[in-house]
Amino acid sequence: MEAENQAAVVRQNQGEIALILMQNPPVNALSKAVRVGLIEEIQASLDDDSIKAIVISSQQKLFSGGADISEFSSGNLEPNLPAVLDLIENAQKPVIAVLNGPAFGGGLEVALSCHYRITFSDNKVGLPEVNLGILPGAGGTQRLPRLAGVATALDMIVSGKPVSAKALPTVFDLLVSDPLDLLNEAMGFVQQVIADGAIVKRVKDIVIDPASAPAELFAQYRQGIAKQARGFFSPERCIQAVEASVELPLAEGLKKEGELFMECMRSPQARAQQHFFFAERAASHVSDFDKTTPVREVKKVGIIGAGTMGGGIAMNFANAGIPVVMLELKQEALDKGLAVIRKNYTNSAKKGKLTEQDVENRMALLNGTTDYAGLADVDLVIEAVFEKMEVKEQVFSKLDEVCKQGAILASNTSTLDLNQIAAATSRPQDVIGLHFFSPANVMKLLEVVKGDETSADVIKTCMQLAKKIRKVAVLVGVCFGFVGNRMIEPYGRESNRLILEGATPEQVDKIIYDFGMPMGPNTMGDMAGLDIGYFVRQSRQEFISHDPSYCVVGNRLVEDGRVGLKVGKGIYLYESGSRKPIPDPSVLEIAKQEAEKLNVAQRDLSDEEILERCIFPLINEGAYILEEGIAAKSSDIDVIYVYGYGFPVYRGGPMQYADEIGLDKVYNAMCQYRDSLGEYGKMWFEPAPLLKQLAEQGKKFADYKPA
Ligand code: T1G
Repeated sequence: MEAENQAAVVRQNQGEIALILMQNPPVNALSKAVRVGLIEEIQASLDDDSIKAIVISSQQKLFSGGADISEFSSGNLEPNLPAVLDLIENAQKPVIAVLNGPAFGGGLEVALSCHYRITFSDNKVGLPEVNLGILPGAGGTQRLPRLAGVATALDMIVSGKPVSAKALPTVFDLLVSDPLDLLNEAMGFVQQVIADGAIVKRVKDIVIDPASAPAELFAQYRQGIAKQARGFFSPERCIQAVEASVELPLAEGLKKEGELFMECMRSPQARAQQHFFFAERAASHVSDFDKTTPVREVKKVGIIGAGTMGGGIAMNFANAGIPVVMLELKQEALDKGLAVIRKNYTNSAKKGKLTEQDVENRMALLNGTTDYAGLADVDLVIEAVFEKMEVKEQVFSKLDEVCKQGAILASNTSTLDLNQIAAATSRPQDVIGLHFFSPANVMKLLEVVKGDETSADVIKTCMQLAKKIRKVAVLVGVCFGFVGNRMIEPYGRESNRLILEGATPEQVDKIIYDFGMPMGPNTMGDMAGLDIGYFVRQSRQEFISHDPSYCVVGNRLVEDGRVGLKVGKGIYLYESGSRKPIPDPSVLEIAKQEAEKLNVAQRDLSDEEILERCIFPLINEGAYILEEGIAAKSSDIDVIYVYGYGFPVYRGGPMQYADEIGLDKVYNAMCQYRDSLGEYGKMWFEPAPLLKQLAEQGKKFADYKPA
């Protein structure tokens, strides 16, 4: 039967047991059809005198992935999930949840409202609503503490992390070791329940002993999550909901949960995080290939360069069990690179993230060579050599000679023209960009850069390979800096210019940090090294020569040897061994001198102007990128900025943020700075045509579909 025609819920009576099965692919989301179906089938089972017990389970690999997130914006939530769970909890016949697969969010809440719960030990359950900017809104914050204990429930709800069923022995009445035995053992359990008198055990009758959840438990928890919950709205409300489970009877606790749920659901953060949930998945939906496009097999990977980037990239493949051969022309460089990788793995083992055996297994997958011939049999080669076009062209010309036909030739370039690199080979259709972000074995983002001639099967192979190495891949086109680094340019330019105009580095950094970025642009510059930006600027004179003030303070610092944290001074000063930025008045003096030379009047700048001048040009660049087709959709840009640059996920990414505050606000501010900052404003604050067009139409970036 076609999925779209099949009922979302079916019932099969087995003697005195009604077996109710959800079947709403792909994840058994608790859409309206499922909620209606559950009510109908449960009520029918309650009305059927031949039925003594009711089992709820699933025909899918998951028990349920929770409420249907795509329904939230429709507001069409009746009958709502709590109504379904009330019916279950107050049923006069025992209702047993048999979790045949993972249960998340509302899916777990269905199980918590049942009278008994059965699953297999290694199954995963969780309440990840906090990742959507909300909280479990169907009793999870009230029932889970009653079953699992307050501390365990608090952590599951606020972290949103999945937990193995075996870690929740008080939540489940039967834990089966082998999933294949689940249904049989469950049915035996149900028959025993019937034989024992079909007793109904309601979670709501469990009263939590307040002594098990003293006030300091919550205070300590709040303190413990303060850093990672910074700026988020829903974690605090999750905690308040769990506090209510201790203080109130279930009915009142559910009411409190509902109020807190709606407070979260109405927040811009919930819109942002739900946008991002779909954005992250939509990034893999690209029009450059389809189901019929073949995929090339990648059984062995070559990496050129065993330095920081090459080593990090190699680790991703070893972690996924894919053999790697690393090329360095000098043996000592190769040995050093492999030693660094071993040290990284050993450090992970010390933290318990890997076993010693894992370390050896992964190191066994990493081999080295000092001869290009060592790459003759690889299916994919990724170069991570010095960011200079001449060097890249030489490498690709050599790869063209030695690599087998059909091998994919990838560059890890972060800014250079992939088409020019491809032109150094006789097989531009096999050339692609795989831009990893540093540290490559940690950062989730991978920009997959398609050249003008990159073939569809190469693109599809790389997009699928990204999932295997646990990266979030976003397909982008060729331009300087692709998407991420192209957009970071105006952000860096403005943060530098603001210091020239009289702002202090710490003022700029605080405003941007409070906005939600992991650190301010000046702290970030010092950490990465001011010389990196300096060298990039040297190769972009044609782009910036018309602005004599372009990053002039940053240039002065680099020319004075102040390249950042690594030398103990950059925009800030650093005590040895410390990463704490210390403001340095001499930097303000340099800014003052340069401002005088350039006839730039220094002044006090408002927090609002500082924030807008750092963030809006970044958004404006995103608009140019969209209209040039470098990114296929605005949500791809959001994924790049959240995963690659730490843009706060509770703002959804730069383009979602613009959509939330209104494109007219961004457009009008750009026009205002263009017109009020003299020659400088005219140079850099011209609104992108697409921003103007969408703002005038009252539309969002999310509405934009390329012609
Ligand atoms: N609603 C709608 N669509 C969903 C969905 C959901 N809950 N979960 C997944 N999808 C879509 C997803 O967009 C993708 O679509 C496809 O299904 C496969 O997803 C009252 C209010 C369950 C672990 O937060 O974590 O319950 O891209 O690629 O890797 O308290 O999906 O193919 O078009 O991720 O196998 C709480 C969210 C909801 C869980 C499966 N639940 N989902 O991972 O597949 S709020 C969640 C996941 C709630 C109640 C509250 C994962 C998964 P497309 P996928 P996967």
